[in-house]
Amino acid sequence: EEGIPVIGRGQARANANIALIKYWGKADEDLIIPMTSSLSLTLDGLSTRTEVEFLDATAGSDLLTIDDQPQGGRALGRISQFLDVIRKRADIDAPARVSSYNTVPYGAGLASSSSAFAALAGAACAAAGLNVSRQDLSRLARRGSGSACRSIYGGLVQWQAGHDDASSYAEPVETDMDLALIVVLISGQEKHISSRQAMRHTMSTSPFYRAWVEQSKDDLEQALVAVHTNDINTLGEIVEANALSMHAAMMAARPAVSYWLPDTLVAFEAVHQIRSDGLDAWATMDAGPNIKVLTSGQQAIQVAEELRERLPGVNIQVHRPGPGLQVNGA
Ligand code: 2P0
Repeated sequence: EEGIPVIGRGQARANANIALIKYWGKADEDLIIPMTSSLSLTLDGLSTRTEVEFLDATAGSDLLTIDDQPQGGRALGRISQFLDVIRKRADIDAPARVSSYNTVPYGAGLASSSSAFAALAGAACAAAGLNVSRQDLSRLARRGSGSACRSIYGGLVQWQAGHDDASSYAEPVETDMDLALIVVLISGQEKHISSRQAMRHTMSTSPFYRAWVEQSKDDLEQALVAVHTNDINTLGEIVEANALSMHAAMMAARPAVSYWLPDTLVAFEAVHQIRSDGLDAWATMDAGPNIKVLTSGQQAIQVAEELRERLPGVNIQVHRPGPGLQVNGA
């Protein structure tokens, strides 16, 4: 395939986002329409950079490398399926060569799929010569991975659940709030159950799922009020409660879905102690054992130091809000 001419090339970079109010469960599995709207922070320094080249051929399979490692199987299948959406829209059937580089550990609940599919959407549209709006890009990224629709934008972002392909996309939330997230890396191991499977299983077997969906609507409303009134205490309380409610719904699934490790609980306890000492620190957790600590930009360094003191040997990094998708076409 080295010798096949390239008919279009595009590059893009996107940052991962971490949900403050979570997305957990789909109303439409094919189109990835979520059951609930969600709110997230796009972070600096957790990024994916992707190049897509469409090749001058009418047959042949897509090729994928992640951090220079050739990929097949499910990873490639998922990318090819996503590229089919782009090919259909651009009315081409060229196979693609995709190469992707991450600064995010893969599949460890650090939102690698959010940056990956946002960058892929941007690079693939540029390579296919598609003229798309930011809203189109958000809707397209959503088709690859739900949370990716939020990584099109920087900073604080809301994903409007909507009810169909046209109405489900993310939008930036204007704010003067000075926020930071501290990633507490308890384990970089790949998760034992994908979030896609886990959310499906929670929806279909957890007696608490409905309650979580209802609560999550209130949580989002109150979180947005807290954002608009610049009230980090209220925001933090809601953010931590929302994550724990999502995990409670998972634990009530039959059998339970649990991403917790003993050290996850130790880290939660450390966050609570730091908060009792009067600092801004609230924990959130996704589909993996790591926790992320919401704090103010002003206190971030101090909170990170306090965490390092209480959690020796754990990798702890401060992340500031980062920019949205950046695309280079050719
Ligand atoms: C979120 N997570 O809002 C939630 C919280 C994990 C826990 O979005 O099936 O990789 O590709 O749409 O986006 C992780 O799920 O799932 C996720 P798919 P995705 O960030």
